[in-house]
Amino acid sequence: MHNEKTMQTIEAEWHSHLPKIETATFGMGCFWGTDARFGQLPGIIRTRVGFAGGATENPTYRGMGDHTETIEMDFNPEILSFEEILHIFWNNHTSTNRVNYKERQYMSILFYHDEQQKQSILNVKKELEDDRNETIETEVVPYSGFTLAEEHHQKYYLKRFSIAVDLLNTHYPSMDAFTHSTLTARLNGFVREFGTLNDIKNEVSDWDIGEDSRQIVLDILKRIRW
Ligand code: MHO
Repeated sequence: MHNEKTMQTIEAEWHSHLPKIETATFGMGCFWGTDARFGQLPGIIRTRVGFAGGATENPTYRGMGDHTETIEMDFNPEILSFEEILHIFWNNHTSTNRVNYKERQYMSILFYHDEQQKQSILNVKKELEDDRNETIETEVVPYSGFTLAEEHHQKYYLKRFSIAVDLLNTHYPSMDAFTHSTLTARLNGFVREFGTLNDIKNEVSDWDIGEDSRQIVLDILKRIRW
């Protein structure tokens, strides 16, 4: 075990300097890929995958019932706006919803957290429908809770790299901290070829944290083996 600060402590130091954190929740197909696509974006602070939208109690991957595979993410709207997130959402999946196809596992669905998100959703949807001259079928519903999926679905692609994960694990106090980390979100994107390690290094160089903390993160990035 290291005596140095954990990644959890270092990231908390960075987050405490962020002026505003918002949350976005949606489904756009298999949540493994969505996690990787969004997790690498500098405006995203942390991601988690799970189930939402249904009435089934205590959903699990094998028993999600009427829930949809959903990603939930906290983001910094000064770097990445909710509208930008919506554009990425609609540019990267088909919004066609086949009723009862695989029940509701892969629905295109947006859960708004407040009136402002609802308005942004309706505005961007209308703009894209006019541009594309087609109807977007994405369901738009109020947020009504989210159940975290089993651990092995969190940062799923990163977990294929067991040597890297073994090293990373020594820098987190728990698997839960690993799941909710910014660095693991970025690396999970990187292994899916969303962004490069250099992008991550450059971003960390700009994090508002002490030099000692920065060195720890850059050192992890240097030592990691794939
Ligand atoms: N069963 C599919 C999709 C998984 S995703 C979490 C696969 O193995 O790729 O729905």
